[in-house]
Amino acid sequence: MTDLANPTSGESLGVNGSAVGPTGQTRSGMSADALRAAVRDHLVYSIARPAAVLTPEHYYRALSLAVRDRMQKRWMATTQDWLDLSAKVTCYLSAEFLMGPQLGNNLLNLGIEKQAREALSDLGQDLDEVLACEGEPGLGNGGLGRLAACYLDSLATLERPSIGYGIRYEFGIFRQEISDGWQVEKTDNWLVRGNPWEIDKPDASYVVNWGGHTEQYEDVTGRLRVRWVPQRVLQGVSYDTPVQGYGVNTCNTLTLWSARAVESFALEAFNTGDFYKAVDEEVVSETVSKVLYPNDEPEAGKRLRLLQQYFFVTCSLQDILSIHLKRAHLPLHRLPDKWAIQLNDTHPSIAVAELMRLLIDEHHLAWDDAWDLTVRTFGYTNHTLLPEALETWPLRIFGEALPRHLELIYEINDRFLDEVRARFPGDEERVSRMSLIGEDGGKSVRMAHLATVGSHAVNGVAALHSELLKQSVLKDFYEMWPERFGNVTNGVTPRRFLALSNPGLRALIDDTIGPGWLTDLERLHGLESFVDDPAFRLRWREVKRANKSRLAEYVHSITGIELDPTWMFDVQVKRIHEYKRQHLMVLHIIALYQRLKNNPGLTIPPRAFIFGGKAAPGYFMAKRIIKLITAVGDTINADPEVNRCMKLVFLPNFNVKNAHLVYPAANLSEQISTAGKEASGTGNMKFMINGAVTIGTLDGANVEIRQEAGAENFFLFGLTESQVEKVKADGYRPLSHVENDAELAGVLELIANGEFTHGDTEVLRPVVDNLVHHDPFLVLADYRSYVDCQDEVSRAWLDRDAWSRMSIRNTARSGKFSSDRAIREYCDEIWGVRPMSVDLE
Ligand code: 26Q
Repeated sequence: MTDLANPTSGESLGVNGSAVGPTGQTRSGMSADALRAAVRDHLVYSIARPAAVLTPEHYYRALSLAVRDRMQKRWMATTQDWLDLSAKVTCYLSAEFLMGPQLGNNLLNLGIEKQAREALSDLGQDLDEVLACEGEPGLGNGGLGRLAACYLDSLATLERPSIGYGIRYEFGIFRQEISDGWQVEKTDNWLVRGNPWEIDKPDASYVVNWGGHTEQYEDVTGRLRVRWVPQRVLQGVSYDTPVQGYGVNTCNTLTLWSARAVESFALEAFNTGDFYKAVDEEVVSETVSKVLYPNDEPEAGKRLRLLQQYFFVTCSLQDILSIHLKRAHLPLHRLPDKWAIQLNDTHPSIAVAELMRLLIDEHHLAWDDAWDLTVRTFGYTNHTLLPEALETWPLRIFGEALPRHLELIYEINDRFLDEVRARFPGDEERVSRMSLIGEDGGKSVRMAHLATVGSHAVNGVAALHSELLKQSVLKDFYEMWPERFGNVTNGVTPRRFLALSNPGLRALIDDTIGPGWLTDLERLHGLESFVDDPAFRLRWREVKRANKSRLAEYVHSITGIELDPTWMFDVQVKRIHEYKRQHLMVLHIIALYQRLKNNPGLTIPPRAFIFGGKAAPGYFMAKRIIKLITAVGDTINADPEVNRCMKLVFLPNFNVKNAHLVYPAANLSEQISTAGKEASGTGNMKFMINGAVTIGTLDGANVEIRQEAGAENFFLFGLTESQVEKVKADGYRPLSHVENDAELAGVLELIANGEFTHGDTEVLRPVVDNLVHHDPFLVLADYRSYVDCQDEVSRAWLDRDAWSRMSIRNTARSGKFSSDRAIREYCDEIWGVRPMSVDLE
């Protein structure tokens, strides 16, 4: 037993004689001894629980605080340095940051995993068990939020000064449970157990106005100005989280804003005796940062969502301006030399109008100067081409909420449309297409247009997507300002998605090509010289096998389903959406089921089909697709005629934490969206880095993944984007595919007849009807090509060595998809932000 009863009795000298006493290295020492002393210290002074009641969760909190202490001086030094040196800083404005569990990642980036393991083991604890205690802040929906988190990791690792700005939602994305095969949403109260990573800064708070009206007034110099008289006032307070770079001292900041009632406001009601009104105000104000909105909600035009966006944008911009003015008293016209502000999709695009308001109304700049600074400061990243996902706000809602911003947007629009008319005389249709105000179906503010007009750089997130952007939704803007448009293909951090989540592969790569690759992922090419080495291939397979056993254990503990780690693991994890076509994968599974049922002697290479992902709570069809998956799974898993060579799992509540188990265990990565619909995808990259082979369409970053991997290491199927457009233009008739393909007809028949729903022919009817009569995402058009391609996959799987070669080559050629490459491109092409190394002395 360890000396828990007396946690501070720990030696003040470590084995190697280093001082680890409470005033010395307890907060900064990186040795196992220092960490052990620090954990003991926190158990007493922060956790305050007697030894007898300590659980791994207490150790999780104590170790987290000890690790945060170790980041603290790097954090202060980083911020101090860029203030002193007046370096240019990137501000990444995003309504979502899907950070994932922090402890393991911070240990990795600080280089103290081994020390922490040893320290805990001395205290009778297992690091893995302690790590498993951490929940995750689910402050994002999916790809876009996780991308923001990967980019923060790379910015810190590449030593670029940066701040992430977002919202500290009290409730993150809902927790998904599966009940009777249906998705059930449970609230995610992630803060109840405390958050050891954040530091609240109640002194750093800003006022946020809302509603009301504007009025003109004459200032002391006799100049006409506008004043916004709000209907409501609230306050944003900041919570800062350190973002430690890997192997460097740089420790950047993620600032998340939380809404509070303005004290004086509430006090007024309080003083007039209306205590309950004061409390009411407080409750209303604090709802602003209460909950993250799911995407794909049909009724997304919620007033509160607009307030959320404005809330975090104004706090962030006020913070930036206040730092700017304090920093060596820089004049405002230097703003674009010192700050690059990136808009992560249109969610923060109100920033364009808000910066204009701050510069003109509060800092009294002239219009032209303010506009010049604004455009030079902002960049805009687009993440979708789907017309239904492009953000617009009904004019009435917008004007009632942000009356001053609407005036400014009208003025921006007038000046902008004058420019359009000058460039394209007589083309009034173009003028109305490009207007910031949409006229179709009631007037609205078009946020993508506002973001584009207000930014000097606009980019898509994969080569294909950036091209399509220029040809479709932003075509007119491209014709006007071709120089503004570029591409930055997404990337993912290899620290979290390889080193942290796949320690077996990390060790094998270290052993094979030596260190250095984790910050220079192109070096993975070095693995290619080992593809012909049978011993290496064997080790490669052993790592994958162990990862599959680890996932199988988890799957069993959650679902009760047993998976055989020798089978092929065929995985699709992502948000559930019709365009991502989870149902296409199900059609293939049913085709195999049908073949096995029709030919009892048939054997097929055994496969485990694994799905995971959340559906937006109000997305009817997506929820039916989950029911389809689980219903087919229940039938298959229970039928000995088929479960000898196939099983199906729906893994509930796919999130960053369990993703760590999923990507390393996959053999086959399903990236099967309708060509032209998935802007990039990033899961596709996480699979590739971990040695999965992709089956996919020419969509999003799949195109580049195939280019890098080589066509022979990628299973391609389906219509191309231009073929998709042509099929639609020619009047697509999904039924013709059913008529011409007996197997497909049989598959649909099985669903419709209630084969998977105990004879119930109603539950899944909407899915079948929609496919047969509308099929907006061409599932049936791609069916034959997909199923034939899957047969090819099955044949390839039988040749173990050939498959291993494909797997190794995928990892070896995945270097391009490191977020380090993407962030370098942003820094060089768009932000002009240079590395700044941080000295601790
Ligand atoms: C908008 C208005 C109201 C409520 C919610 C939303 C909302 C929230 C989140 C709309 C969209 C999102 C998220 C979008 C997203 O994750 N897009 C994905 O971004 C990835 C990173 O670039 C790409 O890889 C994916 O292709 C893209 O779908």
